[in-house]
Amino acid sequence: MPFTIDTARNIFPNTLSADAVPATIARFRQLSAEDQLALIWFAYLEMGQSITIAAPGAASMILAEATLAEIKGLSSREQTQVMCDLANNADTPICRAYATWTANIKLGFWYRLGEWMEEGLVAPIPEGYQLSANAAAVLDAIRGLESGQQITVLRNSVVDMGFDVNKLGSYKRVSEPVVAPTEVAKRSNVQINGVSNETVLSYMNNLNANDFDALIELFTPDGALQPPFQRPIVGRDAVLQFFREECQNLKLMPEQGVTEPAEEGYTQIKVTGKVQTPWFGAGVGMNMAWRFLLNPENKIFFVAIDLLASPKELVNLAARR
Ligand code: ECH
Ligand code: GLY
Ligand code: GLY
Repeated sequence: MPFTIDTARNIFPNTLSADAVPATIARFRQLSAEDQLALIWFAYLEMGQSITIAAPGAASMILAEATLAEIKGLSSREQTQVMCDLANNADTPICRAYATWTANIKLGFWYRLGEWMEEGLVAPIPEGYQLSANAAAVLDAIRGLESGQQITVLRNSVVDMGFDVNKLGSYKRVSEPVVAPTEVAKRSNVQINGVSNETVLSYMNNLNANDFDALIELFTPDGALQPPFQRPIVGRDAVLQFFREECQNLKLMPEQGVTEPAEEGYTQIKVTGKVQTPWFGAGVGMNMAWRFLLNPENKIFFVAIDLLASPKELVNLAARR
């Protein structure tokens, strides 16, 4: 086999991803829990002036309901403690429950807490709270990002909270039910300038239709998918689980691409375009790239999904440095 997952990761090496996102998260993680919570609160309020967040699906709320009810019943001081525990990755029963949730359930949980903080049902960020100089600088850095990068910082900060999932031992992952795929007659078909490869087109169309069973058939058994800022997820079972847990109701709007032969009958295809998350809909178009490596049978051996550094990157389709 000419490629390994590791060598596949380097196709289209001049793709510039939004390094500002992990850099900002790293600075954020250095802050005290109080500063982290207050900073997100301020960032969330400011972003709310220009973009609208959708209410979480009912299913994710039901799954977090017991924990939310428990928090609502606590004293104001205890509520603040729970939120700081989450930011501190502490070992508490609530932080352990949180660790078993998928990203959308975690986001829905915080969405509800935010509402309750506004309504005075959960301890708010203290009035007049002064961010430390470092926290103020991180908030400023977030202000300078484009909206797709801002919501990614927010999402990743929420995903990283709670007890370390790797220390949980055996546990049952809590995820939303999988929605039915869109009826075939109601599906849309993408068109990509410069790309006619059926596997790539089917990838986009099946993901847009939530048809994860058809989607996974496009991968080789040892195929891998690398989400933005993450290690590759390897093998059909793991990739399918990821699709079911994290990829419902996304809207992929690929625009253009380039198709090139690679070693030993493989094909490499880079596509760029926009992606919308159900949380923000058309309000936030993330600038994305997909870097596909297809085997000679036209199956996906590897695909990397990158959040791009800037809209300029949408037209960067060069194969080599
Ligand atoms: C408050 C203060 C106290 C602390 C906290 C608070 C609440 C914060 C809240 C934040 C909510 C944030 C949200 C962010 C959502 C972001 C979603 C994103 C989605 C990106 C998806 C992408 C998908 C790409 C993919 C493609 C593929 O081809 C394969 C699959 C996949 C304020 C109370 C914490 C409430 C809701 C960024 C890019 C295209 C890789 C998935
Ligand atoms: N409201 C967006 C979601 O639940 O994914
Ligand atoms: N931001 C990539 C994901 O949804 O996992």
